[in-house]
Order: sequence, then structure tokens, then C-alpha cells
Amino acid sequence: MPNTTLTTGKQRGRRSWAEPWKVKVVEPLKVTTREQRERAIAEAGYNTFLLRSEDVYIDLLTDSGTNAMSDYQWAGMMLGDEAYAGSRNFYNLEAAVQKYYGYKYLVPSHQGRGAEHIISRVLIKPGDYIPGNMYFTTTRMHQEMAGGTFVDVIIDEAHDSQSLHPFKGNVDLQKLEDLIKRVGAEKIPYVSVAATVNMAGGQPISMQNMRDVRALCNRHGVHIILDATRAAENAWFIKIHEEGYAGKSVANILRELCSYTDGCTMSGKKDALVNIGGWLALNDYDLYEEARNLVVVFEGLHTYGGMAGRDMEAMARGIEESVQDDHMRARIGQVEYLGELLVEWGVPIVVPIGGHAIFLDARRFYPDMPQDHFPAQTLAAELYVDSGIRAMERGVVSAGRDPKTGQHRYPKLELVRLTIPRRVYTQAHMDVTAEAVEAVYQRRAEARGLKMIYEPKYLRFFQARFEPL
Ligand code: PLI
Repeated sequence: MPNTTLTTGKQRGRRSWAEPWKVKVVEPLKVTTREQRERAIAEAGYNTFLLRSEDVYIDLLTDSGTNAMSDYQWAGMMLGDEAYAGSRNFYNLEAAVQKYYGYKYLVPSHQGRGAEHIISRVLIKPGDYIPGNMYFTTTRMHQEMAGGTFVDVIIDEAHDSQSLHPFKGNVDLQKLEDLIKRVGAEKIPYVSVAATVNMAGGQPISMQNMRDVRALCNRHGVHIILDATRAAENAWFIKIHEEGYAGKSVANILRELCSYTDGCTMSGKKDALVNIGGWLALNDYDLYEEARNLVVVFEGLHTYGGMAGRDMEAMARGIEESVQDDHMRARIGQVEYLGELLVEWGVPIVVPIGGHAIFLDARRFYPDMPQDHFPAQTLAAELYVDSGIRAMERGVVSAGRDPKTGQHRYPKLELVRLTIPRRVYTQAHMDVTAEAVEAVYQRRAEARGLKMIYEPKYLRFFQARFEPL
């Protein structure tokens, strides 16, 4: 049995945190039996993306679009100006992005990948290289579809689930410089910098590293495009771990971080506390003009980009709430709470604990299972059957195939992500989750692995189907 004595902050030698909000509306959850769950996961082809949400008890598939909005945001929804052009909510959103992220020009998009599509088309030519601090699935897909090749230039520690480096999201400057020397700066339209780095375990980049990347890029005339999806969360880690930032607010740190970049893509569905929405922001007028022109082809007019007026208002207000220190302390504190329980109980997870999720190390759950038997996919299915908790594979299935060789890409990290939606679940849900994970860990010797029986061409992890071996 797990040792459940160490749950309060006081017992851990510090004061407890609590959420800076109280609950106003609740959504009932369905509790299912093990037999029902066995049937549901088989019908879903052992892919948690294909489960019906009503068959899920605690949904930790993603923190994307799963946020609970505040009464202030819901009140803003009623102020939606649904004009086709020039909605007042667009101008409110533009003002919020300018104020908190500091970029000059805003191009709204329906979500993050809409913005990634536009920037990839604007900046990438066939044959180009796009270095980045680890890939993200949709980001790399758009870079490749525009004819580019993604090159991983993150520090080696990021690929090691046990390295305790506090900024595992850092760019390896030597790797970046080597690439520039090898292919030439003219073949590198921009460096794609994510803050935090999702696939590395929600790991942050330091301000110093961002400054260094800026200096290197200035020397070679290369742009930097930030993936700002969880940059406010990154700002919190800088505040906690980087010298000189303890006394600064998340809002100030976020603005400084963005100031070293030329623009950003954003999935508002994460940091910005909404259920849908995103944007591309830029400082260069000519690039902005081209992006604004393209957005009308793919997303919608440049003053809504695929969002309703009410969505833009909710996001403008969500941005303001997302940079409050109290909010961030509770948000990351909850992730840390779950992670600390698992560490205490000896369950292998990625450390340090990241911003938006706990990542289970499936290689260490199943050390004898070959990666071709999809250990992380297996673990996510086992966890669902045990408890009704839905997690997500972040291993060989997510990595996909190399477009040149057609072979599986075998990432070093074979992970299952327990992603915590913002302001949705309580500490009791975290306790239930930790106990379920621990139970699956105890039964790890029984797991058999899976065989892929259907594989879609693009972003296969969303729709692939499997069978037990
Ligand atoms: O899901 P979108 O299209 O709004 O955003 C794409 C996207 C871009 N960058 C990063 C770092 C992401 O995490 C991201 C989406 N992430 C999802 C859906 C997730 O479950 O993590």
C-alpha cells in the first residue's frame, strides 16, 4: 500500500497552497465498472483519444481547451460582438496580447495549429531547416508540410527523464551554431523556441538561455518564433528557479521572455484559460501583412480568425487572469502535488516535475517491453481500465514516421502524460489519480504490449488503432 501520510504541505515542511477561487458550478462525472471500461477501451482500439468522454472518470488526456472559465470570462461571453468585421472583442484581445506578451501585431486563429500553419507558409521555403527545442507534433507537421526539416537543438538533458537540470527546455547553443555553420543561415528562416517544452515533460527554458539564443540569432540574422502556448507557466519557473527573478511578477517575466523573440504562435486553449482560440503575433509589419492576408484564406477574416466574438472576449480576459501569480502558484502547485505523491511512492516519472502535467516513464514501468510494442500506449490503456482515468501516449506513436525513410521515429522518451486541466479538478482527484497509477505500477509485470492495426498518415496518435498482443 502507498504511504499516504505525507499529503499536507506542513508535513512536507512548508505551508500548503490552496486555489485562489471557489466552485460555482459543478459537472457530474460518471463512474463505470471495470467490465464497462474493458469494453470501452477495446472499442476505442486501445487509443484513449478514441474513447467517449462520458466513459471517462478523471480526464487527464490534455490541458488543451479543458480549462474551467471564471465568472469574469463567462460574463465576457455575453458581451460577444458577433459582427463579421471589426468586432470590439478583437480589439480587446489585441490590447491584451500587446499588454501582456508585448508584440505589435495580432493575427487571430481558431487555435494554435492555425497560427503554426500561417507562420510556416509565410517563412519556410522548401529545403529550409527549422531548429527547435524539441519537436511538438502539430508544429513540426506544419514545418514539414511547408517543405522544411525540423532539427532538434535542445540540450541533451531534456532527453533524459532523470536529469534534474532545472531548465531542461534550454536550447543547446553549440548544436544551434553547428547547424547554422553546416547549412547556412539563409536556410534557417527561424528558430522555433517553445516555452515550456511539452514533449520534454513541460520543462522550462531559462531567461538567460533565451537571451543567449537571441544574441546568436542576431549574429546570423535569424528570426526567433516563440511557441507561447505555455509561456506564462514558463515564467513561473523562471521566477522560482532563476537568479534575480524571485521578486518579479509572472506578468513582467512573461513580457521580458517574449521581448527576445520576433513573434509567437499561441494555443489559447492552454495558458489563456479558454476552450478554443489562438493567435499569431508579430513585430515585423511586412511579415504581419502577409500573415494577415493568408489568414483570410485559411481561418477567417483578420479580425476573428475562426473565433466567435465571445471566444475572443473570453480569451482576452483569460490572458489577464493567466498571468496572476496566485493563479500560477495554485496551477503549478497542483501538478507538483500529484508528482510528489508519485515520487514518494516510487513510481517512475519525469523529473523535475513540469508545468502542465506529470509524465510517467513507460520505459521504466515496462523495461523489457520493446518500443515496437508501444509501452506508453499500453500503459495509458492499462490506467484507463484500472480507474477510468484518461491519459495520453507521448512516445513512439506520437513521434510518427520519418517522412524521408518512412521508418518509425524512436524517441528516447517513451512517456504517458497525465495532463492537469486548469481550475477543473480538486486535490482529492489528484489523490485518486496517484493511487490508480500506483496500482498499475504494482501490476506492471502483467502488461503484454500492443500491435498497431490501423495507422493514419498524419498525426497518427490521434486516430491509430491497436490490438493486445
Ligand atoms: O491544439 P492547438 O492547435 O490549439 O495547439 C497546438 C499546440 C502547439 N504547441 C504546443 C506546445 C502544444 O502543446 C499544442 C497543442 N497541444 C495539445 C493539443 C496537447 O494536448 O498538448
